[in-house]
Amino acid sequence: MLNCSRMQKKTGQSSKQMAPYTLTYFPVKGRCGALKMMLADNEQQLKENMVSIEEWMKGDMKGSCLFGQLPKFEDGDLVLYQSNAMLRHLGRKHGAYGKNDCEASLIDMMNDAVEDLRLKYIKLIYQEYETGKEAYCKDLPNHLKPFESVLSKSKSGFLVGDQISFADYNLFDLLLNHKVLCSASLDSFPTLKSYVDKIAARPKIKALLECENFKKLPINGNGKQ
Ligand code: 6SG
Repeated sequence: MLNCSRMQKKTGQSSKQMAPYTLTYFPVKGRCGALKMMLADNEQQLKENMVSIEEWMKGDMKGSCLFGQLPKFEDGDLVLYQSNAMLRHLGRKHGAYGKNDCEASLIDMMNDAVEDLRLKYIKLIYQEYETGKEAYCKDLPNHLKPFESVLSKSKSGFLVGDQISFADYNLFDLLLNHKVLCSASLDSFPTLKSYVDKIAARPKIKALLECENFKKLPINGNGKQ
């Protein structure tokens, strides 16, 4: 069976300097799936500190976090909270933030749209799963349409410009969650469907998705998906 931590170590040692990245988070995919995909795709190592709910409930760690929440990300002496700031930081460092200011602004716009949908998803999962799931799935096409429209005009197959950006990893991660939530969600969106298939087939993304340590993490913290 593929051991992805060994695999990451090997690729990290052979080709690139090992980056001192550390992620502190709950044992869920949650808000960190996209970040892990971007790092894996760039052959970057990640040290993970998993915080159990029991540990978190003690309160000390919450008190030490700038906004009282996780994830926390460390790049050497730099400490970041806020998952989208982490994506931007890594996008900047690893060439996944466009090739000029205009592309960067378009990537920001698309990532903000992904965040809007993620917030709706999180609200459903944590607050109204039993009562709201059917209506959510019915309304979902209205939220996916803009992404389908942008991608159907893209020559590269990515949201902006000719290479993958942090917004693509973020959208891909959220689309995977939606495939689990509403199995037919991509049926009427052929471009989004092939976009998901294409990103899932990138060798290092594929390896991460097949890695036991990643696969075993639940999507969300309350057992709903
Ligand atoms: C929740 O919302 O997993 N952080 C969450 N919750 C704990 O005390 N804007 C920022 C960002 O983008 C949002 C951060 C995010 O980075 S992540 C957090 O820190 C708190 O507020 C989603 C997630 N939730 C599961 C979880 C395990 C322990 C605490 C949260 C389940 C819910 C509450 C107890 C068990 Fe739970």
